[in-house]
Amino acid sequence: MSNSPRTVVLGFGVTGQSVARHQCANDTIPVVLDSRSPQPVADNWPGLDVRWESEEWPESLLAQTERAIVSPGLPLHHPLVRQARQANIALLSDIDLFMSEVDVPVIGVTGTNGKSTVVSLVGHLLSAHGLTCAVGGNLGVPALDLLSDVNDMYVLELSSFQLAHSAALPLASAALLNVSDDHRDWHGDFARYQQAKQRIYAAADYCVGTLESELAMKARVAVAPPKIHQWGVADHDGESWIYHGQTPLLPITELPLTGRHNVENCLWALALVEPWIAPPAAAQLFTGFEGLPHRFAAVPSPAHIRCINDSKATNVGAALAALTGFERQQKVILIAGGDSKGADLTPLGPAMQGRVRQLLTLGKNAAELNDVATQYGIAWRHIETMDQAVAAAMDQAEAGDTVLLSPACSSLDMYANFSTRGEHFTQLVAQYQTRSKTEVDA
Ligand code: UMA
Ligand code: ADP
Repeated sequence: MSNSPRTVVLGFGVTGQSVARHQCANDTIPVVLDSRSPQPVADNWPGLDVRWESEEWPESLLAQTERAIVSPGLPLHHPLVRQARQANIALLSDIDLFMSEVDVPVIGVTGTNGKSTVVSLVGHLLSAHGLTCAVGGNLGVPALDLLSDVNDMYVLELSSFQLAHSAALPLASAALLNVSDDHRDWHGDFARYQQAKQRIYAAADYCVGTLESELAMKARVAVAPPKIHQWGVADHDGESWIYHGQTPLLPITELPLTGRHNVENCLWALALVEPWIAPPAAAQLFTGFEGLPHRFAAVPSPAHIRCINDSKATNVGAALAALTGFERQQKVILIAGGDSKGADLTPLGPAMQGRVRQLLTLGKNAAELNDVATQYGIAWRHIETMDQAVAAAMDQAEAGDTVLLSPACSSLDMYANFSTRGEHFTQLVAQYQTRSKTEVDA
């Protein structure tokens, strides 16, 4: 092995592979360390030195390495990361590498919930305005795989993990949408999670935030005073309209998504693109945007009830957004549970009260949900599988009810990811749709 300084990639999942592709294309062949057993990988990697089951760095490699690019799944306290830090190896993220390659504006979005929706909306507005932009990052295609000379702009969804591993990012426009309890297992505590999210503003040109987040940011992070943004919703001719400053621009009934949280998401998107698209023009560009699957999405259901797949509600904040959209009329049958990632599930209690007639709980942290339900007087049943949960929900549902899958927990204790969980729910509901149709036909 040569003694020249090396680049090492830590983690060989989607991100690690995108980094390796980028490095190989630039004639730097990295060494890859991954602490898990060999996993399937997308491409052939002849000649690439991938060392699976590496619990720690080999001493010789540690001595030769100049920098390590860390995958977001590896927490800061992971032995591979800790050892590199102790050896004074420069640690950076795929996003740092990406930023060093681009010379066009990059918009960044983080937050506990709404990131994917907002980056997709931003991408839609920019494209509708005639700009060629690529959207990715934590959502979908990893940042380095987006790089192309044809793009006028990039829009990145940034997770707290990516931000924690990144230097101050020179984003052209940046937003921290909201912060609520999540990912305690990775960050160790809520304060560190919050600090990681706030790093999005550290070197951004145009900071979009709520007054609350701006105050918090001033208190905690040394950044230039944020600009005041003037987006909001107010009454106009007896209807709720989106306003920019004093100007009403669009009734919220004309937005492409429903739900209070989605109105907010549209405001964030409009504010983020303001440096490139004037507000009155931007507000007209939502036409044709379709919501993303698994985010409070209506699925084909038996005629008398409504079924909603909100499998992407992998934390309490997202499930609260779904629940608080309902009137307190005892019309919701809620399927929830999974891996809570250490979060406190108690805030769900008051939100379920009066809305949830029956709670069906699943997965690793179901017992904690059951305790919250008991505390708030909500009827609950512990269910083993999604098949049983959907069967129980269909059995209970009365005309006008909503069967809502909004788990407040990650799916990883039972499924490969939230999409698989959402698809399973949708398939199961579809069987009932067919069955009820057949019964009606008969
Ligand atoms: N690994 C180890 N040791 C560990 C953990 C992981 O060696 O202790 C290795 C695994 O063996 C695997 C690789 O690291 O080979 C996995 O890498 P990773 O966990 O960093 O995940 P990637 O496959 O690179 O995907 C990541 C994001 N995953 C996480 O942040 C956990 C993807 O977001 C993202 O789409 C992708 O990069 C492209 O940017 C997923 C996610 O769940 C969807 N994100 C969280 C969320 O949205 O809440 C933050
Ligand atoms: P993220 O990429 O941050 O996970 P998504 O847009 O994928 O965000 O939405 C994830 C979950 O959060 C879904 O259940 C969705 O309905 C909910 N959600 C979307 N926007 C918001 C918001 N502004 N506040 C709270 N919950 C939201």
